[in-house]
Amino acid sequence: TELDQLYIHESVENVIPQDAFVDAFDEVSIPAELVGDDREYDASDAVATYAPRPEFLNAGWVHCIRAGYDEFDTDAYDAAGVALTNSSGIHGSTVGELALTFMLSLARLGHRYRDHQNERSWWEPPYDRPFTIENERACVVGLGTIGEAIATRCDALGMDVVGVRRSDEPVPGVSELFDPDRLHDAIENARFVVLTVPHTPETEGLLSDEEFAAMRDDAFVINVARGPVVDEESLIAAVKNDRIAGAGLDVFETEPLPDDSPLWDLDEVIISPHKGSATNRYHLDIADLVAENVRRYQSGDILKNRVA
Ligand code: NDP
Ligand code: 7N6
Repeated sequence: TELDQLYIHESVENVIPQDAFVDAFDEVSIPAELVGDDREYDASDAVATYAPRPEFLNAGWVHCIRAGYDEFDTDAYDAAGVALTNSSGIHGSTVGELALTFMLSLARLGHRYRDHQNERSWWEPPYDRPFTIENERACVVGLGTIGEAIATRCDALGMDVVGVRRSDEPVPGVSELFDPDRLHDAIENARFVVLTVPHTPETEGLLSDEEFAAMRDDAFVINVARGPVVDEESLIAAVKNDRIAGAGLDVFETEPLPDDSPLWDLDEVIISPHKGSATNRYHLDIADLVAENVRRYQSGDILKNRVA
């Protein structure tokens, strides 16, 4: 079947102003229209969306504007024979730079200086607290688009970078690769443990009590993947009890992070509101991906980033 129409589901508004998004699809060869939950679909329709909806299973092809598609029921897409594509490949710089922001701040203390600036306080850190990330080891867990972008940036800043992935495909800037079953060997000497894996049954609770015990007590966790990859209660206990030094977190078990979360009160934890991917160009990056796949769909080629 040919595609006749691209529908843009209103849930994209979670991350992109609707008007900018619709305008960006000027370059797509089929008409684009913004829709709410009342729309019905058939096999000649494509849908670009942030959130999943059961009725999308009647469309011909569904594009998720996120890299993480853990909220989509891929088995249902396979069973219905509907193509699902995700947005991996566009988040290297955005999420990568946020991860480096966290790491540089945790080493050079940007977060603590701003805390004290808010109090008009000329605070000076204890002598032994500041360090340089240069010559420290980062362990990057999950070496796809984002993990590789972080690894090359860490390497460029003089860090020793090791990584964890299932395949043994080498990654630029990574000096040693570990299989997931050797996670403890990979993290035990790292100053930063950086999470960039998808949320799957295998990665849920990847960092918990045992891993925090295996880590250095001056190590920091950076999570830009998904909240459930870290056992949040264990992380809070590990920081409070000085089993590890702190964390930079863009993602949480519950989002928005609840007002009563102990994480808010920890000096050495930096919290960002799941905006690692934020950029004023997001609509353009997504439109490029979708335009490419409309071309492929219309000419019967294999879709880029097909995940179901
Ligand atoms: P990719 O698919 O490019 O990379 C994921 C990598 O993880 C793969 O290279 C894979 O390598 C590895 N991996 C998968 N399972 C495991 C495992 N069990 N143990 C170790 N490594 C594993 O995805 P992206 O880099 O684009 O995104 C990664 C995740 O980051 C997304 O799934 C999403 O949840 C999150 N994300 C968060 C954002 C934010 O705003 N904070 C923005 C975008 C994404 P291999 O096959 O060799 O194991
Ligand atoms: C903003 C979502 C992803 O998986 O969660 C992130 O891509 C970013 C579009």
